[in-house]
Amino acid sequence: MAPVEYNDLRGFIEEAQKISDCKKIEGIDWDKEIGALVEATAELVPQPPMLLFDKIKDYPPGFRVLSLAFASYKRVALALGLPIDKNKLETLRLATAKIKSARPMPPREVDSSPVMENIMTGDDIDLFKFPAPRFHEKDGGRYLGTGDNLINADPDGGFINMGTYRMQIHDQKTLGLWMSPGQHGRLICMKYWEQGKSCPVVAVFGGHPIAFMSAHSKIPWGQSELDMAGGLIGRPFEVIKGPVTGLPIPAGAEIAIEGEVPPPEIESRPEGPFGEWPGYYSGGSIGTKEPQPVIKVKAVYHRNDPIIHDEAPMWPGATKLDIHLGSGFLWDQLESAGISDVVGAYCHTDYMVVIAIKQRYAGHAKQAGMAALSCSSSARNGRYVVVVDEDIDPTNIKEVLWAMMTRVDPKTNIELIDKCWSTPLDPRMPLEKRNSGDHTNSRAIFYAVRPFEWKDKFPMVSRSSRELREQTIRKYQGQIPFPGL
Ligand SMILES: Cc1cc2nc3c(=O)[nH]c(=O)nc-3n(C[C@H](O)[C@H](O)[C@H](O)COP(=O)(O)O)c2cc1C
Ligand SMILES: [Mn+2]
Repeated sequence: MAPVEYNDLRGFIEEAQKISDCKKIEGIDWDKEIGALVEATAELVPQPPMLLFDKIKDYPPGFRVLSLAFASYKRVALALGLPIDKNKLETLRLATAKIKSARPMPPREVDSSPVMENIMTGDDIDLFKFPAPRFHEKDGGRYLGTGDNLINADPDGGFINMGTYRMQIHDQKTLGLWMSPGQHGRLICMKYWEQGKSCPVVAVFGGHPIAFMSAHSKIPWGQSELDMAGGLIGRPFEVIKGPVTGLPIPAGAEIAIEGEVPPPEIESRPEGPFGEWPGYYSGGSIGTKEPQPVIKVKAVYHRNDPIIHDEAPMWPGATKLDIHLGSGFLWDQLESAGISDVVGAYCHTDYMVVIAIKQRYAGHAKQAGMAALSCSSSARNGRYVVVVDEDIDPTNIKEVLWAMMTRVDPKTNIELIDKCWSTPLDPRMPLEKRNSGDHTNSRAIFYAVRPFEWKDKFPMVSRSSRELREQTIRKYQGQIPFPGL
């Protein structure tokens, strides 16, 4: 099937409806009910449908929330302009090839955008106009920003960063901002704060899928995710010039704001608590014991019938991003670092990164494992790096666990490394360590590969071969409800 083209989040939703389920759900409550339904769907339904909520309690029709947009890898393929009839690992390989060949290109400024259909400034600004969910039961507030993009410009180098950082609605005109230490958006803010200045920002809620994917991938400091988005789309990303900040506002945005982040000593507020991606309340002001930065909103823009893109994190058993673009960046970075014969790289959340290699020489697995610890895509937050042989599909958790159970000698094949880049939201970080500012953790590398010296004498695998399995599934899929190959 030929890849499709689309211009913005709405265009993507239309195309996605043609290839996979999109359930429209009316009458739901923004308070905890959206969160519980999204979590249960992502947890219990394989390759779950996308959910588009309308007529949300207390809100006029048309003010919508989109959830689980990328919880099925077929929709990730669609979003990236890839064929949608491949299996998950092949889709990831094609995504990696796309990242490798993408040539970053600066955005193109256009004169007008539908995001300017509705404008709120001054006393008219009311962030509660949007049906932002309170997602998890014990969340301390409502989050407008989860599947968002925050844009700010480095005052020294002029490069424009775009990152996904969550935003809580504190009041009509103020958003809370949680940026973990070391995040580029935070480093840029700090440069302004050091001069006693507020940092101008633009934030988008409901943007182009590829812009969202670029924004939450850790590409190196100094490289603009806006340029990366253009490179991946294959044409410059269209923006309009923000009337208040002069920063670029993505033209296809559903909702955008302009504002500024004052130095924390001038204004900061307790943030959260908010259920985090490890599945606990551990970040924000709970994690750091400190109030967090805020955005003073100066202008709000939105399309008619705007769509909030929800990507609130959930415990790792409920998958929201079936293929995270970070896995593709990692695969590319490993190859660029000179690791040969990488046949797959997949992040099962940030905590477990799996690298599949075709072992060519003694030490190859160690070289791959050590590299995965340091590549920008996987250096932060991690817990386990697992190196597997080429017969293991790194996207398939059952196969990965099988390799860990049968090819690892715990005494000799698990390596521990200390003092790595982590984050205060790590639930296992002892409180004293967290409060001392030492936000590092230890990692384990599992060499779940056949020992190189005797790999050819390793017992033969008894599971049926992929070819035989696929052939048999094809033959009997009318009689047995196989979910697909
Ligand atoms: C759905 C989602 C939500 C995220 N929320 C946050 C967040 O609240 N704070 C944070 O520091 N990083 C968050 N991240 C991770 C960052 O987006 C990611 O590290 C990204 O690389 C940051 O951009 P930067 O590299 O330009 O700093 C989130 C990622 C995703 C996928
Ligand atoms: Mn960045």
